[in-house]
Amino acid sequence: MAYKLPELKYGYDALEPHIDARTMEIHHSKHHAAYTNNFNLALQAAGLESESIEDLMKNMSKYPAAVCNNLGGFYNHSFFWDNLSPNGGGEPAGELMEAINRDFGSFENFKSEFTKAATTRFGSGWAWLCSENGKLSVCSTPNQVNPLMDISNCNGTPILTIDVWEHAYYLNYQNRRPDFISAFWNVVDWAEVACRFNQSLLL
Ligand code: MN3
Repeated sequence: MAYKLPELKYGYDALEPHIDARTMEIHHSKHHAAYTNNFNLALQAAGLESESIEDLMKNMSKYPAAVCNNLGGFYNHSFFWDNLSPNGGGEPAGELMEAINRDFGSFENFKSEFTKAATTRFGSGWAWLCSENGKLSVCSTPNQVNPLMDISNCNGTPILTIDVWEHAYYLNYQNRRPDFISAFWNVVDWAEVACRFNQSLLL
């Protein structure tokens, strides 16, 4: 029943030139693989193998740091890969776009708020777009914390994320995190984000 490293829905080179193949390969086959392996070990060590990921996240404050770090590392990366696509970029449509316009004023305002959260996250972490009963907000989390954990200060269900750990961009962008964030917009899978938004309305 151990967790397995999920396969990507595109090749390591598919997001070039925005995210380079070498970064994708190391990020997925080394970093994400290590989190997956260590998540299984941390669950075993804490006797938590029978708990669902959802329940663990809701009660994260009760568990050892190794569970939080490695659950987050496993879950957040899977979530990140799935909101990227070689056919991504552009703008969302439909109800998601209406909600963005309503809650941020415009798509450009949303992008700049999300970019600011990702740029100003000090050290390692993630930026998120969340939906709480359809109301959208942007936040960021340190390390491998995510909005579904009781220790986060985000509101609602995550529907889009970006990994701003240095390992996510350093090989290609070195210290230029803003350039990586700017390139990220070209590979956002808005169809997937819209799907997550629609699901969040059913919670
Ligand atoms: Mn990462």
